[in-house]
Amino acid sequence: MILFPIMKLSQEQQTEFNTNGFLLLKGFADPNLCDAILLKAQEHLDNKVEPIESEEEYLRSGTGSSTIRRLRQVYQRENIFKEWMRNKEILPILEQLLGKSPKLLLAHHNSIMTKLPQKSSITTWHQDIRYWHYENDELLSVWLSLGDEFLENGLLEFIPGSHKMNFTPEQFDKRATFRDDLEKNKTITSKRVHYNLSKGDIVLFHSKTLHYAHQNETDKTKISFVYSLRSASNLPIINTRSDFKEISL
Ligand SMILES: O=C(O)CCC(=O)C(=O)O
Repeated sequence: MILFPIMKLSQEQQTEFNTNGFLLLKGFADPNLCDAILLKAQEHLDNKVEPIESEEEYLRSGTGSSTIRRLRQVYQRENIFKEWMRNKEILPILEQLLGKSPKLLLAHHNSIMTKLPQKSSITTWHQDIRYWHYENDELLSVWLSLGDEFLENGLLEFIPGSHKMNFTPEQFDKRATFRDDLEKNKTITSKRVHYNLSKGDIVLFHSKTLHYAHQNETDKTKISFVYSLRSASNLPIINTRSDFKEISL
């Protein structure tokens, strides 16, 4: 079912990932696979299949309404989701970036992200590692675009090199969001970059890369798939949220 070329990163691409903390691979996944994933994702959305993270939960707004922001724990939900997360074609690339035998995390991301028209929120600048608990930061995520993604429908934006920057605790708020009221943070976020995405494109990004996403201002739902991995030697800290089921690839 999954048809796309087995490939490795060039030296330039590896350097780009290491320097910027993210890397775009255009047309990595077969569009038919993306459509099949999208069909199943839409079914789960229509039926509000739990576990779900809602916009209200994310914003801590407590309005009582519920707008789906993320289908969580998707690995177990459908074979097609599992197949994508276990695909062997990406393994040589992951091994170039994380070393031999990376582990697929079921604790973090493992999600289908949705941005519903008019109802979605901004995802403020953050590093994914903020709520993760591992011995070090050898962790990355794979973002699969299932359709067109651009600024107006909530495309991700990144700060190049932020995975290697040293920040002080004051640069983050209580929710570990990168504060946007500090001049020195504004200087950093002014370096934001983005790439418009099309169906089948993937973006690999480091767990410390600062990223952000705008709300969806179009009238069409945006749906994307994201999962995360760690290097084999980077163990989760026992008795934390990260100490959860993992898959050997
Ligand atoms: O799509 C979004 O709003 C942001 C998603 C994100 O930042 C994440 O999954 O880490």
